[in-house]
Amino acid sequence: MEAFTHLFVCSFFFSLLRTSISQDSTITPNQSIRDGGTLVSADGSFQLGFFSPGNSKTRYVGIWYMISSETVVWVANRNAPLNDQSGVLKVTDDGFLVLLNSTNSIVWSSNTSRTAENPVAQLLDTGNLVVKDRIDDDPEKFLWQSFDYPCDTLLPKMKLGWNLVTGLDRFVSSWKSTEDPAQGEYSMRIDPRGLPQVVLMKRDSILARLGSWNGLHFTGYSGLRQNPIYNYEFVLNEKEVYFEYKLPDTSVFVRSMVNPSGVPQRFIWMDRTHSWEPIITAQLDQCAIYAFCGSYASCDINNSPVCSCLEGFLSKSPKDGDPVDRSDGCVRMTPLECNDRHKFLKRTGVKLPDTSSSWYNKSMTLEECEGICLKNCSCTAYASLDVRGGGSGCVLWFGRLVDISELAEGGQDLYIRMAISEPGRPEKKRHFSKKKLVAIIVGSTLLVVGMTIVGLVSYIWKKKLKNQEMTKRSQMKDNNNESEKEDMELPIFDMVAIANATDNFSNNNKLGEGGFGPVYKGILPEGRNIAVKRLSKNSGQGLNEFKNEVNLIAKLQHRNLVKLLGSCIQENENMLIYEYMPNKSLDSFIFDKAKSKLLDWHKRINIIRGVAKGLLYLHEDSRLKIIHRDLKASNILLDNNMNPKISDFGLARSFEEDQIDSKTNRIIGTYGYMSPEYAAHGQYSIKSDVFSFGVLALEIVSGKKNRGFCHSDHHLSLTGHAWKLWIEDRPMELIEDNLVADLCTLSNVLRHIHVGLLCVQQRPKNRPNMSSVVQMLSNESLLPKPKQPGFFTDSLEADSSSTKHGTCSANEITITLLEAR
Ligand code: ACK
Repeated sequence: MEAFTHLFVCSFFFSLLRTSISQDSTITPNQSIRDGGTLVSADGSFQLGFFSPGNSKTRYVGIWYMISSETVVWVANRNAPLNDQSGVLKVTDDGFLVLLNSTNSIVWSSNTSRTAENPVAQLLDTGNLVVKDRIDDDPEKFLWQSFDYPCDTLLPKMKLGWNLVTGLDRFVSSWKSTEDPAQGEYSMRIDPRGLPQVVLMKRDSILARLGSWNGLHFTGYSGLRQNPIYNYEFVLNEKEVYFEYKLPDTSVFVRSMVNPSGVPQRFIWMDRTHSWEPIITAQLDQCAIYAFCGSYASCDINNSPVCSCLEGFLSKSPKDGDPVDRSDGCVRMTPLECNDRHKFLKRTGVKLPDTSSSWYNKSMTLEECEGICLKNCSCTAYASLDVRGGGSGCVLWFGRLVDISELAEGGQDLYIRMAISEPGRPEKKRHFSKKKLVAIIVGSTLLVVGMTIVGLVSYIWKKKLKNQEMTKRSQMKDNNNESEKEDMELPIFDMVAIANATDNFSNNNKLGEGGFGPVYKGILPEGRNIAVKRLSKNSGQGLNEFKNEVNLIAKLQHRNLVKLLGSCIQENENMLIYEYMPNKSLDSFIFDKAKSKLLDWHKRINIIRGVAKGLLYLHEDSRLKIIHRDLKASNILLDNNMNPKISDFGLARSFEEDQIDSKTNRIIGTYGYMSPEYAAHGQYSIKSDVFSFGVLALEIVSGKKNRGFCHSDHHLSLTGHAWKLWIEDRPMELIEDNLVADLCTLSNVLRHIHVGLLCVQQRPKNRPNMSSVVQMLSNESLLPKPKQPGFFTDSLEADSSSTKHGTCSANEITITLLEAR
């Protein structure tokens, strides 16, 4: 889980030659800091001093966290390193901060347009190094501040953007490498043209667009949401345009950066592990690449090919079966003439196009917006500016529409101008003549008959296919590796490509250890992030699970299941390649004091419902009916927007439609999530998954682990504790302490506890199936009364050698080879 932190933190090895530590936060003109001396902010959060990154010998003046001295957040002389340790940092009498080398030459200096009577340099608690008049603390009157010249890190309260009066552009730019803080190729900045938007640039070109602020988040990136840890502000007026984030709780450390490879990331400091955990990592997939599909086209990462022309547009020059020629994009089927015979086609759920040549007005209504667009012949589209509370304001586009993509969440409505003669969804009711009506009725009847025949044929065909599939699957079990490769119908990745993508399976890229071996992060040449599960060579057991996972998941597709992109089977290597989930597993959030604050009720409910839908798909809707058998918090991965995806199908089993349960002597699964009938008698069915789901729902609501749950008043498991509170009519006490909920949310949360308790009932037949669960969670119908849960106490776990009662320790590994009692 800490692999990413290591990638960016451990790769630094700083030799901070600190001989004497001064606890001062200020220097005045008659003082100086020599190499080895430091300044410390008054609250002890930040330190300023000299350092050498990695193995480099060159010296820099920088600011780093006191808790993590290897995490440098700002460098003064990033482009002018010192060659030895004779550097001196001083404040001049007229208020310049200067860095001198061994020959007393200035290698770096701050600037100021004003002078001060008593200049002083001070390292503030925010990490901002300022030069100011000793008696004047007004930020508006600072002579100079490091926050105006960010390096690769955006700290809370730092402004990303422009002072439109002075022309100052504050932007974040990557280091050249982890050993060289000089300005690298990548920068994140605000493009002030048109409606200002945040862009990621590679040298002088836009690489990706986060988009403009729509009142809730950036139009191209819904991952930024207000939450209990930090909040955002986007200021746009005549004088300034900037983005900034703030931390109401100053005991939490959060930082954003663009790493040397150009990936924007946000980290939070974890006291428990003493490391930085990534909380947001920008997904630089094909659709994130600026204008990847060309003009008038839309990019959908879940489609293949990803590009398609907007409705009413055609590819300029289609080739190789690709519907869009990416360099040319698409053109109108019916050209627009300058008259008022136009209509607007509404496209929903999209990342709005590039706004650099747009026009905007904050106070207009959407109707006024449409009216203005209609009146101007070169206006090609309009949208609302601020989507909060129904949407107000107006953005108009003139000319080409580029860089549109489909967003799973947080997309907006875009109204695209079309010629009225362009076929598309009709806007007004049509009136038909009698003759036409008869033609329509006859036509529709023929259509219905035709469709019924097609439906019947396709039903028979599907049934046949399904039978073939079942036979194929049972044959697969006996086949050797080679023939399996052919049967999988799954893209095969080349070993060299995977080795390149993961930097030769470097430890820096290791995400963690799964049930059957290590998991690595990788980046494919086209920029797509992947997770690679590599089967340990010495794991005989894992090979079966590996094959099982390929066979089952290759055929599944659902937004709440992690997507298998392909496999790599070569010589002794067996690997599975998955879509990369930037927020990794749910357990790292719900059971962590700091990170759990990032999961508000809205997100928790979304996660519980998403898992329920994924499980419903497995049990009832997928091509194969599947029992997961190891559903738990660490097997739920979270995407950029905190949507849950069920992962790890190593233990999953498919079952026949009419099969109720099955029996095994090999108990596999995870204590705490295992149903009583499975743990005790080896009996598993879809209802064993329902049990695990119930445990998971209670864990998400309470923020406590079922296994190893500890309470001073009793020895019950979490499910037992939840039951006790339920029958004592105080279920609210189960809810995680730091989550506040309004009355409406509270009743919804209580419903989730209720459903959780129904799922963990002792007898499988009393537990609802997943389709009932999904229904119960999404409407307000009356719910049945739950009966006592299975594993009311920790009894099974007390039998297990790995758990001692009362120690409150939890061991959440998947266990195998336990003989059923
Ligand atoms: O909890 P984590 O950080 O998230 O640690 C585990 C580790 O690998 C071993 O399973 C992480 N992991 C597994 N699959 C993926 C994926 N598709 N994307 C991101 N992280 C993953 C998991």
